[in-house]
Amino acid sequence: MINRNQPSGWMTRNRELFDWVVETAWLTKASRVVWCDGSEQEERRLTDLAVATGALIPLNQDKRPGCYLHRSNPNDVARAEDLTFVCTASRDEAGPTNNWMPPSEAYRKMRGWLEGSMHGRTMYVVPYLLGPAGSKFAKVGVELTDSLYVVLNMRVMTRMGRTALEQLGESGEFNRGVHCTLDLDPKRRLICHFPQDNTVWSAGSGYGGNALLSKKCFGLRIASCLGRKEGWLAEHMLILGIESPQREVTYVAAAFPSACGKTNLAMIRPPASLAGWRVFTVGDDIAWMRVAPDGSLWAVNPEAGYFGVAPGTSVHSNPNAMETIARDTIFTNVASTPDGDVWWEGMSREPVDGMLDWQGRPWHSGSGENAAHPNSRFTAPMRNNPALSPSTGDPQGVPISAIIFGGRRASTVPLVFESFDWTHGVYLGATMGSETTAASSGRIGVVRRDPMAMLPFCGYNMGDYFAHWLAIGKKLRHPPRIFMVNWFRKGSDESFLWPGYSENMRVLKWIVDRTQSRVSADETPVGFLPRAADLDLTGLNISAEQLKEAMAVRAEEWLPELDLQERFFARIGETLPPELEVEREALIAGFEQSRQEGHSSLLKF
Ligand code: OXD
Ligand code: MN
Repeated sequence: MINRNQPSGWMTRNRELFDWVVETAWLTKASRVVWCDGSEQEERRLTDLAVATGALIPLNQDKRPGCYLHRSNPNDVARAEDLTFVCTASRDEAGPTNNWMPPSEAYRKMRGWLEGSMHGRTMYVVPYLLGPAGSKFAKVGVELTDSLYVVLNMRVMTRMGRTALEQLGESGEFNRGVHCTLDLDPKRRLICHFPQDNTVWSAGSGYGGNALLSKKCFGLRIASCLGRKEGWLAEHMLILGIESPQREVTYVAAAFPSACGKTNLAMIRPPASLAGWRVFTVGDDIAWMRVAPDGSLWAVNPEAGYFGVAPGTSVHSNPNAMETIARDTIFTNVASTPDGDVWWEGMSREPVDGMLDWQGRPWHSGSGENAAHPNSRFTAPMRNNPALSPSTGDPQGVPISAIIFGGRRASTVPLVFESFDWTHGVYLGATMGSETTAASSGRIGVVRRDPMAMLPFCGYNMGDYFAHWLAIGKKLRHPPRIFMVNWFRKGSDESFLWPGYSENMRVLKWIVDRTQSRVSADETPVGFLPRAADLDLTGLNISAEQLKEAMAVRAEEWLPELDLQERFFARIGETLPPELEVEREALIAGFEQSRQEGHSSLLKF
């Protein structure tokens, strides 16, 4: 039964919200309903409760004040793409790249699971705001969840509590998220999206993007549908502010598939040799972008925290992240040290003696097993980031001068190049991909297409999504320039040609210089390439030959690539905008022409 005498009371006069909460409480037979107000007292109360119930383990509060460890069920450690569905009236609306289920079937199946599922448990009502308060970008969501871990993560990841209800007022326009942990049996695990109802139902997982419904579910899948309807873009992109020595700030947004160093780039510290350049993080994962009345593109980061991958994060790879997670952080599935601190592979060269692994078992360095789960995470508030951009909370967002697409490509794709125009840039984003590594697939060099890094996150038909990008381009009188980067090209000896990490700043600097029209570029069939003299390599130990290899554009690499793109376009089918096939054919023609002119390969730079 619902006990209405809750600590924080029923916090709303919003009829639609009230009715929906009651309806869900009746369905789930929640024994208690607790409305979250986002206050510090509430945080203390819920954290104490999470510790008492074992959902959180306090870490050493002298070393890591406000930090806790959570160990998830070992069968529940990542986003469940196979169990993630877009439930639109027709299969075509979801498109060939999404799992699809008719809404009636999804609701029926999940209603059966949810019935009585919170009996004896508390249902938390978590109102949250995506985007800065008072911003026209901002959207309200409400997540109903029986997981205290989810509530405490949502507090970090979003503007949670009263501020969201204030923004909502009496409106019925909010994302309705229902999350129920159930018994974590993968057979009763589903994450279903109902774009036509602005609704997400998630059951059977307590982990990350499956359960924090603000992130991939609302922030990307549902938001991409809203963006299509309302004329804006919801993208899987980081946002950076890059300040030159003259104190001008250029904002760029960048999309990368997973395992391409997105959080590291979002928090990059320029190398000492690039004196006077500074970089500020606006966001590390999601960008919502709108065309302003003057025809330029503006963006906000809808989130308020980072849900970052821990392994590989160190004072060398990402010092800003290490400072960010020094306090107020929830760690999930990392290893713990005997003095109550955390550890993961790549944090330091030598592991700490006497650790417990991510499942709480004694761990020995010779065991051959990872101490931290490879997808272990930190949930940290962005206010802790020493490089947080002062414009992050600006309701009008930041003006985007450049969009960067990137992937992990051992060959073919140069370190950096610029598209000819918006349509060509959309084609570059639509065809981007990342190569699988030997470790992950056993086959090296297999390209998985991940258009705009949105393959798992676009809530509607990918072909319509490309068309939406082209339509946005028509409204942009001052479109951002679009670039493609590849930090991962390898030489004949299989070693990386470009040092990466903070040295990527040199590429960002060239991109900024292009947006400010300070440098020209060489035209190739694939796009505009930097001239050697315009890449600032001060203090970098890289040979001219190595750089030339990193920049090479070769017909014999691109022509098979263009065949693979054709196969991907065929998979998208008839919703593919013809403009993109025209771009692909133009590229083939460009290579043919250079072949006829006598180049068997085209080496620019
Ligand atoms: C993420 C992801 O967690 O892209 O951000 O999987
Ligand atoms: Mn992401």
